[in-house]
Amino acid sequence: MSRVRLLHFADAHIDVANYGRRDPETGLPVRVMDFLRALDFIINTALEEKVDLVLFAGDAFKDRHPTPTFQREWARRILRLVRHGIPVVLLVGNHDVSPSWGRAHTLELFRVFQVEGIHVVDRVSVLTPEDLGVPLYLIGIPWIHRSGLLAYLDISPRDPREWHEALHVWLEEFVHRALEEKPPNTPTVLLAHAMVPGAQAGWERLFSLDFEFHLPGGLVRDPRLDYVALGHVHKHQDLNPGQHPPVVYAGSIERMSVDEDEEKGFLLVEVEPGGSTYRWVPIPHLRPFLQRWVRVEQPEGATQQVLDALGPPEDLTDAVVRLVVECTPEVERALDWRAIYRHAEKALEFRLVKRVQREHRLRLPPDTPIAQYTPLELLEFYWRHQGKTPEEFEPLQELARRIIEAVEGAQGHDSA
Ligand SMILES: [Mn+2]
Repeated sequence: MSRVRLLHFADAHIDVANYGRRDPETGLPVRVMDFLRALDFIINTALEEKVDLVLFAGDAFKDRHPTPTFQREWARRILRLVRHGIPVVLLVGNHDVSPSWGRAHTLELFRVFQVEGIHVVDRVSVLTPEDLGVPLYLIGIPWIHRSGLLAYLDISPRDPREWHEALHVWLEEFVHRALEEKPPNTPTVLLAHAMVPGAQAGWERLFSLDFEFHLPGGLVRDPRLDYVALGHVHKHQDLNPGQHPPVVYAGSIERMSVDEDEEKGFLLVEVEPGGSTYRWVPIPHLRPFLQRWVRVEQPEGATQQVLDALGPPEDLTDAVVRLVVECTPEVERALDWRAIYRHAEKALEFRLVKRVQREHRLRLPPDTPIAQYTPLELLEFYWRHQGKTPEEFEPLQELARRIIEAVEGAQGHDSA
């Protein structure tokens, strides 16, 4: 019986440099060096383990406009694989593709140059063992944008719920047909960049507010599949634990924000018809991301209390640190902020969030029950109460409006 060994990784986002300075030797942001080091570790592991195939499940860059420098760094590393005889499948994620019809995506040049051994999946399609040169049958589902729906559907429904339903029917038929046509006793993989209901999402939620492309849970758990390699959600997780097939998000290769404090890694998978196994491999020596929180009630000894919460300065060295200080206006005046910054000066980046509690409470106009306000109106009261000007809060109101609309649009649908 045939068995294929593959490496599955996703969400490289190599040019996300949210924190820190530049590396003096390369001129690249220090954080980009972290991402490239993680990517090198993945490529080296593929070469050492001599896997049969590498699957990349989408989102190579921060957005669809990577600079030539970042494109070069990505291409160099992908080419190392094929030069050593390891084919690679590059799937297009939402950050790789423009929502406008006809624009090139960030992985398009690999297709244009037709590099031997590199397979770009930018539309729903099947790669056969002959295509891949590996005894594996692969169904690829890249991110589908609202504007890209017309490539699959000949209708143009207006309501997001209608799009989803029509697209799900189409996808289920496509996958069903592909599985009927697959050669017998051939390991079969679904490679997709999408949300799957039930996944624990993270930072990636901040994007894709308008049209959250997702796959039905039943489709990905089809037992005729032997492994489901997913990208998009940054937290590694198996959505079908202990069952066949494994339905696995690799997670991102590095941390995107201080909120993503979990380990990062990728998968080594042995795919076999009817029974695959995998091993999650963590990326070693990730830069520490530290979150500290302290509430200070009394001005006496306040600075020391904050320094204690931060911990010894050597623990902060080269780390990305976020400190939240909750205090009263009196304590705020008493704190030696300069000493606090000095304490954290060895950190790669130190972000300080002050939450000063004002005495008075938010007061709504009298005589109107709270239920008569919309959430947006209440939010506006809140901004005004915080002393924000319309200039400051209007962009936030707009973002809130989009979130509320997206949530309301998705209601009654996500439960499916
Ligand atoms: Mn994504």
